[in-house]
Amino acid sequence: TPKYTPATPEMVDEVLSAYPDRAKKMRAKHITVKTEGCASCSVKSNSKTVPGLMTARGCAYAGAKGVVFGPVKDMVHISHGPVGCGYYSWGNRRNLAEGELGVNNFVPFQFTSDFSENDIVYGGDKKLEQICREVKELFPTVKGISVMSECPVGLIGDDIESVSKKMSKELDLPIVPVRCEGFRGISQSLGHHIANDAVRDHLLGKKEREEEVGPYDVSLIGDYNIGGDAWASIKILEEMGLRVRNVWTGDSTIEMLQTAHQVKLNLIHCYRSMNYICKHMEETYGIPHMEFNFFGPTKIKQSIRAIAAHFDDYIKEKGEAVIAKYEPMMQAVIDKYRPRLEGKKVMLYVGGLRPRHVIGAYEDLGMEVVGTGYEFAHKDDYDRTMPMMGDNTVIYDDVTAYELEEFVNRMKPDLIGSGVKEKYVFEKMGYPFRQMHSWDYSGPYHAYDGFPIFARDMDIALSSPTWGLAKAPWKKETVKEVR
Ligand code: CFN
Repeated sequence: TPKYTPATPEMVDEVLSAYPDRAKKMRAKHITVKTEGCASCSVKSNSKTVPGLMTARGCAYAGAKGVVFGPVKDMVHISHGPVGCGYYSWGNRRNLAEGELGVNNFVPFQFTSDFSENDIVYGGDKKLEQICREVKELFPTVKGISVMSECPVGLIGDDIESVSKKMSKELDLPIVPVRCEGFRGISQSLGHHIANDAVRDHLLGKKEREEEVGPYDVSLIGDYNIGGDAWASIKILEEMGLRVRNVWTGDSTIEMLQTAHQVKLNLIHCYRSMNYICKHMEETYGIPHMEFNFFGPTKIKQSIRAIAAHFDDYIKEKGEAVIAKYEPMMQAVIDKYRPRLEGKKVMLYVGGLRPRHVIGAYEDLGMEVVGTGYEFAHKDDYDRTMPMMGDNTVIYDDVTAYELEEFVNRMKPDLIGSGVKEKYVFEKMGYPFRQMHSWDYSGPYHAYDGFPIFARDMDIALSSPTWGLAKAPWKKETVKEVR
């Protein structure tokens, strides 16, 4: 096995020395090695990628359509613009949804206005009207429509707001215009914000549930049910005695978006994508929110107690009972896998939450995260990340393909967790890899149901005999520069 080498500032310097001076200076601000004490340990984030550097980021449309609106199952989400954005965002996030296809579940479908040159020249508003009518005609049980703008819609100045208003009246259906043209902002992060604002302006509070708000009514915010994550999380919350009224937005419905002002507490898992609406609900409706983390038994236990602390003794006792019920099962998982995984070093690079949220789950298995970073996190995310990382670890923001590859080449971790753009590069280099966006066709990884699967998957990746058959580049006689 290759020898792990901890990160040093010199290593980062060496990697960045391949860049021209200006690019090197810019990128240096986004990367830091955490050293002992580390008072000045921070990175620049949420700034524009320098053109020419190979980023893994997505766009505003990805954040709004793919992340926030897409999983709302009883709405039809129109990818409004040329066909590519819809096609390439179709079905690969693995946000699972239950229901009858074409009746109350449209998640596996893809709706696009398929702009052609004609629509760019003459505008697509008439076409959008027609699509709305067709949606209602083909799927009379649809509960709402979202119009997700792609770049050209904004560039040519189409008025999707007035079309949505007009068609909403004509069809007696909520129709939400979402101005998430890909070029807005610098990453998918602004798409989250735009989508949060659209929910705020067009859906939240627009409907009242008749049933009174119960003392234990909560919403699960920022769980997109990737591989069944939200189902696993709901299970814990309900066993604690809480009533999960809404999930935003995994396996969720338009009613869950409209009536979410009728709960006692918002529980937020993905802070990055949903903090905006939680702050809004706190200010407008006085609903407090709290962040929690359901990755790995240590964090789950802490989270159950922190959640229960918002309620009375009844919930606190039930919370403790849940912990007592599941801890032995989790200990059995740890007993099985920890001896195989102990001491293994992991490098991560994911979107806006998981690069810090999964650290505890690895630690439960005796593994250490020695490098991590986000595609599109903000300062508040890095502030939450730094204390979780050990000394001589590297933190990288919007890391480029070249940089990550070179850090891996130098540090030689045992496992890499990142996205599909990274997966095959590292697998070809002979590195065990897990796709940490879609859970690599597996999951759930959240909650007590998820941890045994997480542990098994990490072990499968690390223990596969395949890696012994691949010749890693640094083992070859002539090491080629990969530039
Ligand atoms: S499911 Fe979430 S948990 S919503 Fe967000 S910040 Fe993406 S799609 Mo990919 S896996 Fe990733 Fe997070 Fe929140 Fe997913 S770390 S990048 S935009 N994300």
